[in-house]
Amino acid sequence: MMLVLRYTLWAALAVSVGMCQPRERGRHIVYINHNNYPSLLYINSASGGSTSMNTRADTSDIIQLILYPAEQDSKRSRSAVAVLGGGVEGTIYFTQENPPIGTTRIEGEINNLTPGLHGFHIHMFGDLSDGCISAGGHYNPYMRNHGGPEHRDRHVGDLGNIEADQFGRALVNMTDPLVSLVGPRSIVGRSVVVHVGEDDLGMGGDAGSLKTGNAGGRAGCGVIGYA
Ligand SMILES: *[C@@H]1O[C@H](CO)[C@@H](O)[C@H](O)[C@H]1NC(C)=O
Ligand SMILES: [Cu+2]
Ligand SMILES: [Zn+2]
Repeated sequence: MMLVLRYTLWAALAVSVGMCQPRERGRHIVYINHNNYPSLLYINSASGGSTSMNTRADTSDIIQLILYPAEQDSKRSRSAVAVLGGGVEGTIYFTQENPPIGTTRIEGEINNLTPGLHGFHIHMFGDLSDGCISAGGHYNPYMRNHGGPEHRDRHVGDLGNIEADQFGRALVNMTDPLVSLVGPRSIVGRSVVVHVGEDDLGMGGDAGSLKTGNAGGRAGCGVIGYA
């Protein structure tokens, strides 16, 4: 579970102590991610001081409190792009309409694949100095097991499979609730990797399945940068 607190320190105190009244007028918004999925806590610091909370708390989770500077443009939508090479050819675009917790749309096309399913992930590093291998393992900031994109237990980087047609072309169009282009879960500066084989989404029943999905070698990769 992650708690992202923005705006003034006064709002921070009000939330953590639960009593201080924020001095500044206006709405303070606290972003909370419970169980991998975003929910919102609104705090209205204006005279009425209405508070609403919509969360699925799991008290066993670790809470991370992050203070952001109140940038004027902190809620503007972001885009990023990755150009894939290393055996395949393709471009993947990322768009996040409501950062830092809004879902991210991931769309594009990858060519030169073998027909069928291919594991598709965000890997930790944007380092391709030794080809796709130096991109490291799956991006996994919460130290979870490997899983599928719909699973609660998954790496942030686990985007499942993409499917190439008989011409080796895969069209990608998905949205993901964990992938973000800003903040503590940002994937910018990391890599997209497409694998030679299919990702078993953690259901393979062996140790490798819970680590990598047994998706095999790396067919191609690209560094994710802001666009
Ligand atoms: C992806 O799907 C969304 C929603 O169905 C659609 O609006 C968008 O145009 C699609 N993108 C591509 C590249 O096909
Ligand atoms: Cu991978
Ligand atoms: Zn994974």
